[in-house]
Amino acid sequence: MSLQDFLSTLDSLEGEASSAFDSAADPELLEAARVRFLGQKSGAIRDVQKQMGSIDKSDRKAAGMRLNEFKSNIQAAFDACKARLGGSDDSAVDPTFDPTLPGVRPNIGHIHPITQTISHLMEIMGRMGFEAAEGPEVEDPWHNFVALNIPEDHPARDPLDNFYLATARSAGKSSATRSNVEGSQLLRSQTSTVQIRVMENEQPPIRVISLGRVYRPDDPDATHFPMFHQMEGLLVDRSVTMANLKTVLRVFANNYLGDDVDIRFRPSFFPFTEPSVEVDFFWNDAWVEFGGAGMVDPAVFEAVGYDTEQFSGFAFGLGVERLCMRRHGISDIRDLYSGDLRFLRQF
Ligand code: FA5
Repeated sequence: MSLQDFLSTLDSLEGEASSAFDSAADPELLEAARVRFLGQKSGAIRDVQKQMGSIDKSDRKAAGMRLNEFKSNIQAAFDACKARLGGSDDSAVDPTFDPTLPGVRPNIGHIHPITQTISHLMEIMGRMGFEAAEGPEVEDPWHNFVALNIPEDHPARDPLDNFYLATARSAGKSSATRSNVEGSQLLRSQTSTVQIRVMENEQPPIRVISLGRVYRPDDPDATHFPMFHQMEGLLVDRSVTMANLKTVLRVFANNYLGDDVDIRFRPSFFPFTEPSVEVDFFWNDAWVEFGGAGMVDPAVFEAVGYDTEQFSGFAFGLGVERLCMRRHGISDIRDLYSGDLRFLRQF
């Protein structure tokens, strides 16, 4: 084929194509025209391209340049018509969509304030060398009471003050009684159970904290809930004194609540510590109890087989919810468990 013939074929094809695109009244007709001219399998461009081989070598460069121009002209004519008709490919795009508007933030969940508090407490205590320990929430009376020097007739073991689980011994009876709870299991009422589990398995020096859920049949009010969390601390070594306990709790309080926090230790009693103290923080113009603490009672060391002549230690148990509430100014513990997203989203 001569160059002249090739170029005039392109000219007439180009004219045909642009009038076919221009006259396409809807996307289907435009698509038919696209297949006719731009189709990969049998389009006119493809056919004319094949004729390049029959052009004299010396003319091929000029023919190629015109062919490229021809192709981009046809493509541009097609694109212009597609835009005019709304475009067959773009028909899925919502015409009311405005890309300049700010996006809609995806609703991703976030960490519950108590879980955040637990991580924070672990981080502060970790800096003082305390490692995290864990224990089960369903406990036996040995770990929840006996090894903690809480005898069978102690009021803390009363079925009305604990969530005992139905077991073979209590099955068939309408409620657990003091005589049928021994040997049964219960939801742990304090994280002090973990002290026993750690000491049963490890030798001093020990420096652990345990953060977890505990359960008591307390009526819910602003500062009480039947399920709450405690942070238990236990340090056992040679020559541990009450001064070490007070220092650790003070440093902890200053780190978690601030340098200006007022903290007070009141003489108290726990079967598993001697001497024992209540730990109070000043909050909303009043002293509020945050937990208990004391020097580990020798009877506890004996229960786990530690030499009471060699070792001494301190332990403490603080209410995690009350710490979280004090830090964030939450006045009612029930807000933490109401599931109200308007409240939870603030943390
Ligand atoms: C104990 O549970 C002891 N095991 C603490 C302890 C550990 C003493 C180691 C000595 C050595 P108590 O029953 O006082 O102590 O509870 C400790 C803290 O848990 C309370 O001060 C309070 O902050 C929190 N707490 C108790 N009951 C509830 C409740 N129903 N709801 C929310 N927090 C509670």
